[in-house]
Amino acid sequence: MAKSQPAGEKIMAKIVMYSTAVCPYCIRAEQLLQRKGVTSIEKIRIDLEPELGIVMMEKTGRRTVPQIFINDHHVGGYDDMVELDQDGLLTPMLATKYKDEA
Ligand SMILES: N[C@@H](CCC(=O)N[C@@H](CS)C(=O)NCC(=O)O)C(=O)O
Repeated sequence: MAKSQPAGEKIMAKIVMYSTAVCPYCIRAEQLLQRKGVTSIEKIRIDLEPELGIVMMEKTGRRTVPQIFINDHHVGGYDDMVELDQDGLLTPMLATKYKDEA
């Protein structure tokens, strides 16, 4: 079973999620992240800015939303993030401080 964020562990990662207004998987992804203690998600609404949907497809090779990036690392969609959590890898990733490489 997936572990929740340990009490007191800070979320320091930068989270970016490509999404649309009507997207049940985006809602599930957001809820999972919130359960892990995430309070801030940078959302890129590709329904409002279709050109950013093209950027998403170029970066990920995928056309479905959500597409989630943690500290600029492409995690994938909701199912991929659940798998990462089940493998115990999501919590440490979220606790890793974002370093802007740019
Ligand atoms: N397995 C994917 C499913 C994502 C998915 O089907 N997203 C829907 C919106 S909730 C979508 O992008 N549909 C458009 C399409 O299939 O082209 C995930 O877990 O993220």
